[in-house]
Amino acid sequence: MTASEPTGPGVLPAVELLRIDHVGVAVPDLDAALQFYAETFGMHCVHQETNEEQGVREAMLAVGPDPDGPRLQVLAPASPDSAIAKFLGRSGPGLQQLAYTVRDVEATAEALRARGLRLLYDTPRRGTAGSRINFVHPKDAGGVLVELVEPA
Ligand code: V0V
Repeated sequence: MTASEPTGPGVLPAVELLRIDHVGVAVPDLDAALQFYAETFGMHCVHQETNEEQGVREAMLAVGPDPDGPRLQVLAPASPDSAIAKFLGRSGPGLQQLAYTVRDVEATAEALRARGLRLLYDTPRRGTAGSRINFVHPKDAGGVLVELVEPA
């Protein structure tokens, strides 16, 4: 905090995004998609897991040589009533979400709530590789499902 930063009642807490964490695409078949991205773009899988709570089979693909750079997250439905299954049924395969890395998911969610945005969860849930995640409703973020990711 510096002397020039505003403080006091009515001043909104800052929203601190560190970088783009990943972009998520919905696909009907994870294995077929991994083969497509490997053969077409030379992208390789650096992490894969099933998240039962979110109802997804997902894989993280590295893009370029930077091991810590933004990733492509490939999301396939693990259950017919999941968010990804619903997205595929409505829109077909394609971009489903944009995720930002944050230092503190609760503080960032609170700062966005203070700006009138709806967060999907009251408290963070478990995301990829033990991260803590929350989402901004797409209708409050210009039609984009925005994910906040606090890495483990
Ligand atoms: C729905 N809408 C979207 C959207 N999904 N717009 C942009 N991007 C999306 N992904 C629009 C939809 O077209 C409707 O617009 C409106 O929002 C409300 O639709 P709805 O029928 O209420 O939509 P639902 O029931 O499909 O729910 C949408 C939400 C749901 C976003 C609430 O998908 C959700 O809970 N998502 C968060 C969880 C998630 O996505 N998990 C999978 C990834 P109109 O027709 O009214 O104009 S898991 C993950 O990312 C992990 C594990 C990780 O990264 O670590």
